[in-house]
Amino acid sequence: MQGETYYSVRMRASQNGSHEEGGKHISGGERLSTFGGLKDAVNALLDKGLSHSRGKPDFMQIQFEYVDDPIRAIHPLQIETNDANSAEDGKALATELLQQAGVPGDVIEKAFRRIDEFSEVRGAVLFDVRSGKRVDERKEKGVRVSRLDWPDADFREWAAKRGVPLNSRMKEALAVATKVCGHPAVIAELCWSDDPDYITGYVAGKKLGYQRITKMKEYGDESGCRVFFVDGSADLNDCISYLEKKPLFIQAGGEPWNCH
Ligand code: PML
Ligand code: MG
Repeated sequence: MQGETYYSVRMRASQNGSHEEGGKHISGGERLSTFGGLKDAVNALLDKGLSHSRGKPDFMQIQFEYVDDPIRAIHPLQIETNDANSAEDGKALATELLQQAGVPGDVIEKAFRRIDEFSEVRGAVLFDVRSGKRVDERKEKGVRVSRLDWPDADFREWAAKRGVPLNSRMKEALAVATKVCGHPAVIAELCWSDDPDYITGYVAGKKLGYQRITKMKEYGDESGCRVFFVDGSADLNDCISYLEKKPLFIQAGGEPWNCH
């Protein structure tokens, strides 16, 4: 990877107009590609956006741009799967795991109380573990974790070694969580999908790893969320700029995750 020139490729798709016009979010995706791989990366993102359980898009934007920054490769977080019998159990388990990661109980409660509001946000919400308040000031846009990729061959090898299924959603979510937890201001992440046919979610933290929870909502429910619990006394502009701009590969043979 070293010495190569890379491009960040991004896709977003919506229905009933663009996101800015109030359209419904359908799908988004991220790749880091060499120049020679751009056609495949664009096609893969096009396919992703066109065949989505949230519906048929009538707006899609795919763009690529040169990445003028060296790209590090970091090791994915440790992964574990926790079974939940109901969405209620799943949320209780998520609360326990967030506490284990260092988020105070009252702050978790405050975040869960606003979860319907947060599910309307397109990107992630930054939630301060000190004040129990949302601190990203990005309104309905939120923060989009960008410029990351996990090369498929490496993911397949990693998954085969662990007997983990080749699940592209898990791959993408684990890549996001690994990048997110790599910033020192981030204490933990809570996420579940906005796709009606996908009910598994997760809590992730630096020491906790990537803890999948098999049921966070009911099938058919189109509300998801992505909340980053952060230390509000840290430099949050640095954190947001890292999440959006710092290019990163996930790689089984990469550096440990805490290398920001
Ligand atoms: C998403 O689809 O946007 C998030 C999926 C989160 C869970 C992925 C998994 O580990 O199965
Ligand atoms: Mg989705």
